[in-house]
Amino acid sequence: MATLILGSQWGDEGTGKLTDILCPKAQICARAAGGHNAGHSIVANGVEYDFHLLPSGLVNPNCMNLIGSSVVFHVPSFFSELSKLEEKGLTDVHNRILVSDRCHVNFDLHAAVDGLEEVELGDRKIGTTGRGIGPSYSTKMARSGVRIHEIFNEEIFERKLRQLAAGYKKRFGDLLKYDVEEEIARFKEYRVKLARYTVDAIQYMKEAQDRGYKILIEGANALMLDIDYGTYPYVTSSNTGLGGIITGLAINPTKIDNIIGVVKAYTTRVGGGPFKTEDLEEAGTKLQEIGREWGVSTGRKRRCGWLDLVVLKYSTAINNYTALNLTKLDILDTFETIKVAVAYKDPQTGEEVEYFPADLDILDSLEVVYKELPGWNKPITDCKTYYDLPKEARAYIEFIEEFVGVPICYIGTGPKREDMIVRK
Ligand code: 2SA
Ligand code: GDP
Ligand code: MG
Repeated sequence: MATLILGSQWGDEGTGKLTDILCPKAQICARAAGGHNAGHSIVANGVEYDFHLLPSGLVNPNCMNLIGSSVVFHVPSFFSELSKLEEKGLTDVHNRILVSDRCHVNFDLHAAVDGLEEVELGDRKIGTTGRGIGPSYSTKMARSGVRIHEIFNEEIFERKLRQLAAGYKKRFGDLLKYDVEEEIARFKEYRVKLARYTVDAIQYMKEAQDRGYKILIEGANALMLDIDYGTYPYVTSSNTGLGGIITGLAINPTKIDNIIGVVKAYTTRVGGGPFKTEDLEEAGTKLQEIGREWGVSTGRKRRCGWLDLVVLKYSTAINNYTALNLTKLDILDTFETIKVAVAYKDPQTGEEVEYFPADLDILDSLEVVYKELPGWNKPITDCKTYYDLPKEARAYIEFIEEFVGVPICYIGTGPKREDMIVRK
């Protein structure tokens, strides 16, 4: 059976922490899509681990980890991330990670192109992580990408990468600072080192499911960054929602028993694009400071604002959450009142809109309708059961639950593993 953990907003909700908590019950922890743009921080046994391309299940010594076929795979990041985890004391990591041979390779070429495309966009730039994610998926969809299994056929590999580089050279000319022969030379070493990690992931998953293994799937990025359902074009280039998990891991959908949506108690977003509840005043700054809201991969400051239940309902309609994990509730400990968006409103007609529109101009024209709830004004990190929480915090939780129609089964009260209330 499989449990899915999916970010429900614009990322950084704390999916990594929940993955780490649920991992002891699983034999396999898998990533399906995205790349080393993801950033998950886990605080376990007093150590803070950062994950980008690798699944967070590596913290658990008994868990096998799989990088699924829709991931765009940056080889140098794979090796450097494994080394960093080893330096932090994780053992046997090389024997606990496998990569689908169908993954597309994310080259340094793609990162160079990512930067140039952002410059081309000027003030409409996406605000990408600069990790070459968009260009990697572009070459994949254009059918000119290189897959991992092709790394092992030197002739094909070199021909295809030279062709790819020549295409981009035509487009960008001297603006493209990239030497294809240097990257080809680096792959001579990677080719040898990578072989032991690659696997036919279809076969691997099939056998795991036949054996009845418990599989934990860690989403990367989040629903509002999904290429089809997010705030396009201000999105990442993969399917970050439920559909991407099924494609990326070829998992039997009838064997998925839990889809846990991870919801930050407020909202953050990194990069450009719409964010209706963004607060550019005191509240936003306070959320950013107390919540330590800056990127795990790039260190960029995250934009902050109130929880948007229109977004959460939309996200639920697509991902079909069976349970929610409300995270970082402790960050609201010192707020006198807490605002939450319950609808949008057309200022011309006064009509309320309860759905999330596809058209960003329409979205822009709408006002936000907030409900204000009382804060609890006391620290909650030491609360270990639901009824230890102040009644105002419970009222906030129950309001969200009722609005969205999905039970909140996990409540994050601090960054550490043990700071999580599990509610049956
Ligand atoms: P990209 O690089 O092409 O995927 O960027 C496209 C958009 O997707 C956003 N994006 C993210 N948003 C939040 N967190 C992400 N991961 C890191 C983290 C980010 C970091 O966990 O902190 O370190 O800055 C992530 N990855 C992609 C991105 O901001 C663009 O809006
Ligand atoms: P992810 O991308 O969804 O895995 O989230 P990130 O790791 O990028 O960002 C979440 C940050 O919040 C990390 O630094 C976590 O350690 C931290 N965090 C997660 N849950 C909680 C919580 O309930 N309370 C607090 N204070 N921090 C949390
Ligand atoms: Mg993150």
